[in-house]
Amino acid sequence: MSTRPVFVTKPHLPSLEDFIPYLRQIWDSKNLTNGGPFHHQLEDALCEYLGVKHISLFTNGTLALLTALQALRITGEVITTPYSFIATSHALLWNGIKPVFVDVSPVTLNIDPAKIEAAITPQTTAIMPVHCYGHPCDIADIQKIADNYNLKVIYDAAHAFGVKDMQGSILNHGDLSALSFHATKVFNTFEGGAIVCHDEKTKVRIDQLKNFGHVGEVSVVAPGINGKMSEFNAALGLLQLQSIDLAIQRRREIDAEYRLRLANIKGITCLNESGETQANYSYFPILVGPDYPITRDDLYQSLKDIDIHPRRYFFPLISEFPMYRSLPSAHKDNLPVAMRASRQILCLPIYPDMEAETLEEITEFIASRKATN
Ligand code: T4K
Repeated sequence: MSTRPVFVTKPHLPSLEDFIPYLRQIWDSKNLTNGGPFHHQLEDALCEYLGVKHISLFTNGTLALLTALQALRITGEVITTPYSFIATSHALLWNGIKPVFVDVSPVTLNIDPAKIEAAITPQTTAIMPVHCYGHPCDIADIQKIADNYNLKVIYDAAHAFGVKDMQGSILNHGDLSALSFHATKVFNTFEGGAIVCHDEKTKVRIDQLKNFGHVGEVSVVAPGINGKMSEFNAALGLLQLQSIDLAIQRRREIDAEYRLRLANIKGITCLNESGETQANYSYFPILVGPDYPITRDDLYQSLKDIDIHPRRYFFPLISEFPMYRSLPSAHKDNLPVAMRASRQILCLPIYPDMEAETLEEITEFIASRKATN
């Protein structure tokens, strides 16, 4: 039996010994935060690694999203997906913006561009799609709609670290992209996040907004927030970056092995990649359909009973939570695909040092379930 408990993910950590010199440098310099040397080094290193022009580091992905909306002065209504982590829509509410939910595509579980136009009103100012599980949205179609209606596009790219399509990093699409470097993500700085933007002027504005709106000592130009990443987190990021390719390679192998072993189980569908030329294998989502002998929730519970902890990302839908469910767009009849997916989804454990034995055990367990009556 493999090591217990088995969680949906286990953070990828560099060795503690390798981190000591970074800590020593922080202790010696007493430079702890507010744009210190590691902060600058990590921004440069990430621009190069990700293939983007500008990046601004944040305390976490949620503050990056909140600030991205501020940076573009988004107001009114924003079209978004209900099939995401709650932070996506909370970032809108915290900015006094009304989320308008649009259903997702049954293939990618990302926002369905064919349904966006019908949701546009005179109050719509932007679209905020999510590259769910790191699978790219239908970028070309979304941009076409945004251009036609003069809307901004802010991608919630919390899951999309390192993902590329034919044109390079998917973070280069839209007006801004917000990343998360939370402990559970492919690339982590314990807590952390970032905004990717395409021009110097926007980068300057974002940097001001994450530092209270300060410009110099005595001038404040905007009602900013404290979203700065500390030197500790930035140093961790620099060290993580050294082994990120290996970590993603290991995830790729686990993903391939899962697909092979789950391929012929009736009622189980593995979500396919959707147009990326370089994926990050951040999650391993399966759909537990009506042909499977037991329900998704029974499978979820029976795995938990043997101390294996998959997650139902994303159940319930954002639109089902109390602060959203009275919105007209939150009605279940408006979101049939997302509703069905949220009742069938199960994200299986995936992390770089997952034992082969664990994967075997999970897939054999799934293959061996029988109907209970
Ligand atoms: N947009 C999207 C689309 C997102 O998915 C997220 C975050 C955001 C925006 C916001 O970004 P951040 O502000 O978080 O940077 C987790 C994460 O807290 C959250 O970052 C993530 N999405 C979301 C999908 O998942 P929980 O409540 O499911 O995590 P938790 O604590 O239950 O962790 C899952 C498993 O991971 C645990 O069972 C064990 C393992 N784990 C977790 C942590 C935190 C560890 O082994 N070590 C750890 O330190 O929300």
